[in-house]
Amino acid sequence: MKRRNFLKNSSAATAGLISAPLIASCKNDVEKKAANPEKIKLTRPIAICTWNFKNATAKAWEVLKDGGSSLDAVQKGAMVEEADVNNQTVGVGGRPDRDGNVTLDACIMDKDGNCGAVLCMQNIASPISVARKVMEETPHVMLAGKGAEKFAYEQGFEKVNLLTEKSKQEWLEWKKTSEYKPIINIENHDTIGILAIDKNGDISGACTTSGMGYKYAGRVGDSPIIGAGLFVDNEIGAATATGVGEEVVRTVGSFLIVELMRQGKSPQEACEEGVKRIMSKNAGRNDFQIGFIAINKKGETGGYCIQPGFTYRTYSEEGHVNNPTESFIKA
Ligand code: SD4
Repeated sequence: MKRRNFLKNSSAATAGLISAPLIASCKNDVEKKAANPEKIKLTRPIAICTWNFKNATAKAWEVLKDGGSSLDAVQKGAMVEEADVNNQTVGVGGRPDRDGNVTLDACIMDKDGNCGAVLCMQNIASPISVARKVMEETPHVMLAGKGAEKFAYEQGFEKVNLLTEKSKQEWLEWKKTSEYKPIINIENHDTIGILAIDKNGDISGACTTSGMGYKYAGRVGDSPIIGAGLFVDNEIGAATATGVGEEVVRTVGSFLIVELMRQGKSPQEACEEGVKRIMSKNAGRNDFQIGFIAINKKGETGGYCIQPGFTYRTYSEEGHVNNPTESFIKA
């Protein structure tokens, strides 16, 4: 039997406690199996997200605890932040680009490696939902700009004004300096990346953002790029990023972290290694932020950031936890 099918069959039949050989999803586990045949506790279902978005993980948990899929959980969780006008880095209320237009990026990925993304899309409140439609209703992975918006209308999404008065006033204030220097997410950080494992042990992820505030028109970061802002491999785990997208793209950050887990690192070790990889390409810099979170097939989680102050939120049977993380600077 192929390993993929083997894992699929075994995960569908179990939740909670299973024997070690059945979760040979991480190299470490495979190695441990011979020496330690006892049961390993799985933490699932579980949802985790970047930053302290407790409403997002609570929404994801609502879906998961009722037996819903991880795909529905991450979409519904992400939608909470997209709809929150007080979150100025995601969805409605997001900060505009330098020309005053709010442009949104999002992607979603499921247990089978299916994925969908929208890039630089205007006037639609829930880009993650459009990304899912791209995944499910088209033969494509990414739709950008006007094409993405047109597709969204065809799918029944409504046109909305994404620029709130607050974000507009701040943009007008920023324009007075007329200096093109987007602030790099040390304070302006609310992109949500959300990962979940459902009761069947299947993993999905979503990532959604309005990107860097006052960015150049047309600029797209890491968040809608599969492999950079988000990556899911249902045999291993998943990772997602927040921070300066250009740096995450340069290292294909989320893919890197999943691959590090495949090689046997824990989610925490993988996130640390991913951040260190970025820092090694930016010697001497500490003026930008990158944070990663990750989850493995067992439901172990990790998070790490270049700057202090990064947290990530988990929701599992044990309840709601806000996990502060270590940072590279501090380390
Ligand atoms: C971007 N990674 O567009 C996003 C921004 C972000 O918290 O994560 N902000 O580069």
